[in-house]
Amino acid sequence: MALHLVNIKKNSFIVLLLIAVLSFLLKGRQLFFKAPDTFPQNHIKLNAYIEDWPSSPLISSLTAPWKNHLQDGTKFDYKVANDFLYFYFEVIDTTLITPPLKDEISIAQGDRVELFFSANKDLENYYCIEISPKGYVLDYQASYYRKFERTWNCKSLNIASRITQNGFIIEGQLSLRELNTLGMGSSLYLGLFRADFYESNKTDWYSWVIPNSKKPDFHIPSAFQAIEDLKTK
Ligand SMILES: [Ca+2]
Ligand SMILES: [Ca+2]
Repeated sequence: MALHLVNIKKNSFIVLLLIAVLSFLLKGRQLFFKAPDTFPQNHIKLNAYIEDWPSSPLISSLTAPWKNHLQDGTKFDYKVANDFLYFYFEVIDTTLITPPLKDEISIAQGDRVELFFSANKDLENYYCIEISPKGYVLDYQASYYRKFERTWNCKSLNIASRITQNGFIIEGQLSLRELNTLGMGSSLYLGLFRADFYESNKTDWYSWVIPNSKKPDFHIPSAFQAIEDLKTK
């Protein structure tokens, strides 16, 4: 009887060992069979030139929902490489307005592009990065609805910017580790926006997805798009 018990224990141990080995191998296979990254890991140079990006970006225009759904031709793409999230905006803007930089808030008085990140759709806690054509950054943490904590800074953010003949280019990176510390993993919610200032006091507001709002507002859940598997991008 005792010998039988020993055998059962021994067999259970072998089964567990087999399961462990098998799951390890399967894990390895999953990693091995991950969609091949055709984008060389060291390909992106943070220099505001976008020849190092694929020719067909994720986004080829933002939309102005409150201005007859005008399309602006803004190109945006992102990639994950070397533990960083890289992104760029190529913006057509022939009415560049960039007020002198007194403090971060000055950036909100002029042309800019914006990335908002949230771990979940309710916007209990989300993070906003607004970037001027000159590469100046206004960053802050926020909670729904419009509770802003302006002392927050995106520590790992690096930006390269360039004014072009017909607009500007912003190329940037931030670390996945920082996104992790902010509660975001492979899945997150991303909002992409643009403010186009012109004729000294007019502004058109552009967005990737169309927010469910009658007036310009990006600080609502419907302005965000779910990103399901950031790391395979
Ligand atoms: Ca580049
Ligand atoms: Ca403008």
